Amino acid sequence: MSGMRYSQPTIQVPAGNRLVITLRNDDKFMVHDLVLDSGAKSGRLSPGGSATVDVGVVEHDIAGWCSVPGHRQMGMTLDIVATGADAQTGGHVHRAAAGGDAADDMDLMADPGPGFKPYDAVLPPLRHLAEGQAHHLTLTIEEHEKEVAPGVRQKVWTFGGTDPGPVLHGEVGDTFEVTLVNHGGQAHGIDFHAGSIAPDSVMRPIPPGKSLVYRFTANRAGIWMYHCSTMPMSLHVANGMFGAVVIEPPGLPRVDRSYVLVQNEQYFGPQGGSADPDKIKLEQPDTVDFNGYPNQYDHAPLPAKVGERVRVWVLAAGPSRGTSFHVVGTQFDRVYFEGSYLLDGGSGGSQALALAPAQGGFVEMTFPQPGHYPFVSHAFVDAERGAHGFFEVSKEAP
Ligand SMILES: [Cu+2]
Repeated sequence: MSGMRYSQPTIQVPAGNRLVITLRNDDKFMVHDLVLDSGAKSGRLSPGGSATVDVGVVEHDIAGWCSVPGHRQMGMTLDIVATGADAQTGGHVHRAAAGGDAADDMDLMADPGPGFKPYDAVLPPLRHLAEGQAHHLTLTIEEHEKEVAPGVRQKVWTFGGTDPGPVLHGEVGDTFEVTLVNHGGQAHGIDFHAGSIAPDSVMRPIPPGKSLVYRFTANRAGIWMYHCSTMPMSLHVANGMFGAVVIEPPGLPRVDRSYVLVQNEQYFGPQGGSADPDKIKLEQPDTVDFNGYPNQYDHAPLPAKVGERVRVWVLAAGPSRGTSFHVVGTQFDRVYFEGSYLLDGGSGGSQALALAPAQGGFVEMTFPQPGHYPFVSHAFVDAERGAHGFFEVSKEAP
């Protein structure tokens, strides 16, 4: 096994013969296995590991695949074909049923369950570094089940226990030293767009139980994505492995409030399962979220006061969709997009910040009156899928 393939993807066996498969994982970093629809399985094999699978007497065709999430969808399948007079004819290789679709249980109009805790959208405070210092951080990769939409529980894969992972905040020139510890059941990795570095070593897949130190210096300002770097990345990001690094441009004006909204999509598998790679491939998300849960700031609105200057950093994490970020009832008078100001003073205004996947920026606004101002992706089908929240604006402080 290597490169998401079995070296012998089709095995012909005369019907009635017993088959024993010897497996060896020749990949350098990835974990693999073999599962057959007859029920036989190898168990997970670390790089370099080997095992034998006793298939038993083969009477008909048997389908096999790697059960590490996403590998089967990337083509890591194996077919055992029974040949000869006794073999079934005309049948096709049976694929295991998907096990249901948790989206059938979702009600976007319902309240979140009792365990709901909104992701804190407030930009964490900036810590100024002294000469020679770095931001030190341990990011633990965890896989755990949680409610990801009203009525839906999924096993998410997270950096630091939340999806998105924690927001990192620094200034141009800051160095970050991140220790990544993989407590998951499969290989994961990380890619920080905020730094420039040869991907070969630091972005390699980290096997379960292993760790990695990733050091980068943020030489340019912006809101930068980080995400899992292990294939298939669409699945790892859809399962929660994404986050933002905010690097302030020099001379960034002070504002009254700063929020961070990361837009992402979810593609549900069965209840308690992980994202469905087939939906990801078809680009058919069940929800589009700000900060990992559909409509979460409808249930926990973001506060502001009349006259306050509010800055919202926005990142489109995808995996595959961008955003058109708009706030109903107000206009943006300062817009920063991918490292430069699109709008900064003057009589012009802006109504939406357009971001392709992995792009980011910020918008600034004030609110003219008390009220509830929705923020949305103005790609309305996505707003209706959950890319929607509220600013709850109260009277200015006396
Ligand atoms: Cu991953």
